[in-house]
Amino acid sequence: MDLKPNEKLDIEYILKDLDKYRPRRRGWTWRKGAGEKRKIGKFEYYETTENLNRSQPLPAAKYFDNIDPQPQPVITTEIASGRFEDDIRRMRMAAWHGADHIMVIRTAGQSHFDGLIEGTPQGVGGIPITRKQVRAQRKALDLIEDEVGRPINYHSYVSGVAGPEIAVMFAEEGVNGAHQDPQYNVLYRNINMIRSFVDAASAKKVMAWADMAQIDGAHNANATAREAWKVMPELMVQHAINSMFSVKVGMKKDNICLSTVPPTAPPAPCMRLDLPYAVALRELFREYKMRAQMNTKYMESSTREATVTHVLNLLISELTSADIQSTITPDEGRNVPWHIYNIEAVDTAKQALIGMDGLKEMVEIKRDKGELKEKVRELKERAVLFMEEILEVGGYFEAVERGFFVDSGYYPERNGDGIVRKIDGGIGAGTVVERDEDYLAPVTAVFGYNNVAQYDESAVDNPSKLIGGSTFEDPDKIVYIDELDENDNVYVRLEETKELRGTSLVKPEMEWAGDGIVLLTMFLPAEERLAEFAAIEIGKKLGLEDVEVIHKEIMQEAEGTRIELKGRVPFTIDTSELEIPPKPDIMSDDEIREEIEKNPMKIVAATVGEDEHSVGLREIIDIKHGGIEKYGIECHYLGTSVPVEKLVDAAIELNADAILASTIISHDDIHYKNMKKLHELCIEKGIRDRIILVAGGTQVSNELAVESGVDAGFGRGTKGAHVATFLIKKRKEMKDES
Ligand code: Z98
Repeated sequence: MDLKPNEKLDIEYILKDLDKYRPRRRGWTWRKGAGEKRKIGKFEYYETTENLNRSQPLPAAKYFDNIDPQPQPVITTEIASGRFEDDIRRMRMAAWHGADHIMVIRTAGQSHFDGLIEGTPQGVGGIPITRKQVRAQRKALDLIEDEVGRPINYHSYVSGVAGPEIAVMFAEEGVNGAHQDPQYNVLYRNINMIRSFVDAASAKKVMAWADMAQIDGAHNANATAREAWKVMPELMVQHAINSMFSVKVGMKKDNICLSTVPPTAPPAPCMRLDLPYAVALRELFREYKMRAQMNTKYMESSTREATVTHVLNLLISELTSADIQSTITPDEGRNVPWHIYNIEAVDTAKQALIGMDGLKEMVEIKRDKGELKEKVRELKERAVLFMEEILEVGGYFEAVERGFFVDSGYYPERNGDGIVRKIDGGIGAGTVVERDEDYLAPVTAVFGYNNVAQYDESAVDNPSKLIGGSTFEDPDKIVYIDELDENDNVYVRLEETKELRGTSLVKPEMEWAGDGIVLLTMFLPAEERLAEFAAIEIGKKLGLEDVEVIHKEIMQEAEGTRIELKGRVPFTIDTSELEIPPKPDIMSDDEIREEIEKNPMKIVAATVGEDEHSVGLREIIDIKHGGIEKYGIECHYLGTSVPVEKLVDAAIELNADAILASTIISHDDIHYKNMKKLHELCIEKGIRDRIILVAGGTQVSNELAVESGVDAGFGRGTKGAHVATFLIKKRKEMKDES
């Protein structure tokens, strides 16, 4: 099945025969065509990749032949509303805007499940990662990647006490990337360290078999530490531990991605701290890939502020050539992961990176002198000393016991507030047992000792041969469980929103079909707290339910507050009952220009009667705001309060194609009376059949204008292009008739 751009993604189709669906490929995919100069539209680019077959360009693309250049880094979006069936639609929107790495955040607490979960339960703060959800999303992404014309990497997390089980399921289901870092388990999930490193070895081995890209967890220290910029040396140490551990397990370096985050944000002088850090990191880890995460630690509820911080982060990505560009929704600070913000973040990355294309051809980092040189050196030294001290105290486990990590001192300073874990403590302590001498795992990707030879010498490098292939070679061996909970599954949820699928009913939506959520922005001339409560009352008076202020910003203590309010509308709209006027017919600027060049056009224009309101007419004529002059139409503006007779005489004298008469004054229907007069005078003078009469003004309706005898009437909101299109079409029609 192919997706049709003008048809919705069919969830019923995704769910159908899911038990039989097989992923069509494994492994991570980088964008194609990087490193070549590329001509796109009228420009040449240094740092783009292949164009998409279908995409949604940036809004301003309309001025540039609708091009949609794709930057070099893979662009990530993190999607997780709690319902996978809604997320697949968001994934499609994100892919059209340029995302090719879809990370699915796991539901809260999944790290503590000691096995796989099944079915499609609804999540909190993310999606419960189950085989069915993963398979459904991969199936949807397979359709979406065909539609946009670029492989999409699907990604989630291999952490927690069921890490290896999750890794196996991911390998079976065609997941292309995952976070995997045993230090994450130890520090942030209090899972026993020995267990975490043993599990990580198994999980990494499986991920290596599946050719998955790996992202580490160092950025979490940045997010957790009280003063995040102080943990920069530690971040490098954490990267080093996970990277080298992964290499030793057998992962290729190209698949090992460091999770980097610029550690500060304005009003800190962030470039002076973040850029040296990024440079030092890239130099120390030049054989690995960089996944540039955006800074979320300092995100408040202002999407504007978050977006500016992200753009500064993107400048660092551009200058230091990130391989994967993460985009966090700019509304993280409000905890409302809405469709529109995923898309906004993807667009922010695409826009900023494309806008900076070729920057490095013109601007160079001053690597070898001054502040940058000093800071890079200092950071590397601090990191190396940190690593040496770990070795001195007896290794990583001892260092964790002594609280070396996530300490908010700038190493070698220590504040004594680091995270302390005991070697024999934490979840799963004491659960690691040594393999027996006759241990045997007849599976495809096993880490460490596997006593296969005693059963079959020829199966040493291929242990699953002993059972005729494991689930990796023979997916029919996978036990697929559909749903386990009759009250919490996708079918129950879809039933609730049935009336919104395939019918004419529509309801606003921010994260789930039918959630009814809308966002209102307002300014209230009141102090913060007053404004907040007044805004809630306004929301209620507008008929919204569950009204909540999600952002407030003081403009000036006494003068007023900016408020963003969310609420739920309790109704649906039946689109079959809407009266939708036909779409205005507008030719493109190029088409209009070409036509006028071939067949020049002349018009006379004035405000008529006793009307001094010339602004509207000037806007239609003047080049400044897109008036018809810009297409090469010769305009003779006669001024204001011009008698209709004078307008007609001028048209005759100049042999004009059209008369544009404008009136705002409408008492006693004087505007329509003047139109009638214009029409009759043209008949009297014998030119009506070869002149186009156009009337305009804020109170003008096309219908009544035509009834009054002119060819068209243009009201509020009219632009030069509307008038020019009409003039060209009408002239052609008149020519065809004669
Ligand atoms: C990111 N926005 O990195 P549970 N493993 C690692 C992690 O960093 C994370 C998890 C597991 C961030 C996301 N990172 C935060 C190394 C989370 C998550 O299931 O939540 O415990 O695992 O893109």
